[in-house]
Amino acid sequence: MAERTQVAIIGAGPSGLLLSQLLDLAGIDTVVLERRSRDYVLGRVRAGVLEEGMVRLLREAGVAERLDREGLVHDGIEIGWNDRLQRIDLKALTGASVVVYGQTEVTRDLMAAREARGGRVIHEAQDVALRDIDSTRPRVTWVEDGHPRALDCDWIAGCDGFHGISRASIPEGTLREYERVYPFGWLGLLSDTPPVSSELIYMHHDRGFALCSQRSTTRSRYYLQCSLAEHLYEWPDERFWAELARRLPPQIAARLETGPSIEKSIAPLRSYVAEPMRWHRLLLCGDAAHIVPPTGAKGLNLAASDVFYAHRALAAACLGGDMAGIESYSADCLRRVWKAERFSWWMTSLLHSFPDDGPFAAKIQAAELDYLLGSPALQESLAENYVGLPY
Ligand code: RFL
Ligand code: PHB
Repeated sequence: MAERTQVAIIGAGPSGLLLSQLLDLAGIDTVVLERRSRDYVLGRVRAGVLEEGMVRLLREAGVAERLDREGLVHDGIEIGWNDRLQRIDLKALTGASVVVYGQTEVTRDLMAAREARGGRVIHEAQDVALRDIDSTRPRVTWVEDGHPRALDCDWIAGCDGFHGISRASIPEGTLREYERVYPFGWLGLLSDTPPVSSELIYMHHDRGFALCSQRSTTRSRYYLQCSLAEHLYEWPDERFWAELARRLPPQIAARLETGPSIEKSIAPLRSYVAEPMRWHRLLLCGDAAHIVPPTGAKGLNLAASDVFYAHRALAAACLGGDMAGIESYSADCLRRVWKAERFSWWMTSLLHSFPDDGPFAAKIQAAELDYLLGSPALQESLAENYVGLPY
């Protein structure tokens, strides 16, 4: 006999957990199915910057107590170009700030909240498959501890990331896909050393992009643009620190504190959107529907705005049979998604080295950097997008 729930949620990353928490608070039953173990999910080091809109949603979900205590409010960021450094005063330009609080911690808080409310989150669910999505009675099947299981539901939320099965369950030819793959990756390093600067520094250097980020006042997160042909074993910590120092203005490099890495990884950079974000009873949320390169710090925040539209739409459909939010779900999300795609693509294009693009493109990029560093108008546009467009 199959179990029953109102909304089956595939994936227990931030989108899946936040959606299940918000639906639960609205009185709607959910079951979350996650392929990986809890420890595996918590071991992934990813985003670090939350928009005010996401912080508001986490508060609404009742999971912001630690975030409000430990999150670091940042009123500005620095943009660097070789030896030049320009502060972008987010607060003065937009009235808003961002909060530095790791995705891992958001996920940990969400897991604790789901547990405290007795939410069903099934980890290590193998071979998850979506069936009859185009009927009014979809079904999800999976294998748990070697036993086949089934779940009947009214709706399915595909929150299973870029490589998940939700998007892949939509018949071929239904989705329109848009993609750009960048010719480099980000090599990330996490260390228990104090951040080199109190605010994030995005650096365009002739040797390649570098980002100085952080998780707390004692934990730093740094990234270097690297070639996709490179391997982690080619980047011992000493080489990473030396290369980072070379890409920073000398006065910043002089105060860089180095130490052993506690995590190191290489991530490819990609822009991707699949349209529409709903097919019959399946709603795609977050990375399952779109990917942005991390240069604008938008991926996790877009997942949150999708969840905002999804929870409202699903609550209205489940509680009162009102389908308006379901009907407009894809268009509502995509309007914001494409603006974040544009911003992330622009930040990536502006701040990385594109050696194959030739001298004309390099001159245009230099002109745009010079323009940005001297133009309050362009700085305001950057700030408005960085703190997050409204939803
Ligand atoms: P996730 O986090 O990938 O979670 C999807 C979950 O689904 C599970 N899953 C399955 N479960 C069941 N069955 C299957 N067949 C399944 N297949 C997959 C997975 O195990 C996983 O647990 O997607 P979600 O929830 O949509 O969240 C999206 C964010 O994780 C992502 O957009 C951000 O991390 C992107 N990102 C950043 N976003 C920001 O907003 N600000 C940042 O500063 C930022 N920095 C980053 C980033 C991503 C990075 N990487 C590694 C790509 C920095 C980096 C380096
Ligand atoms: C991070 O801290 O991991 C981070 C911060 C800002 C970005 C991307 C990643 O744009």
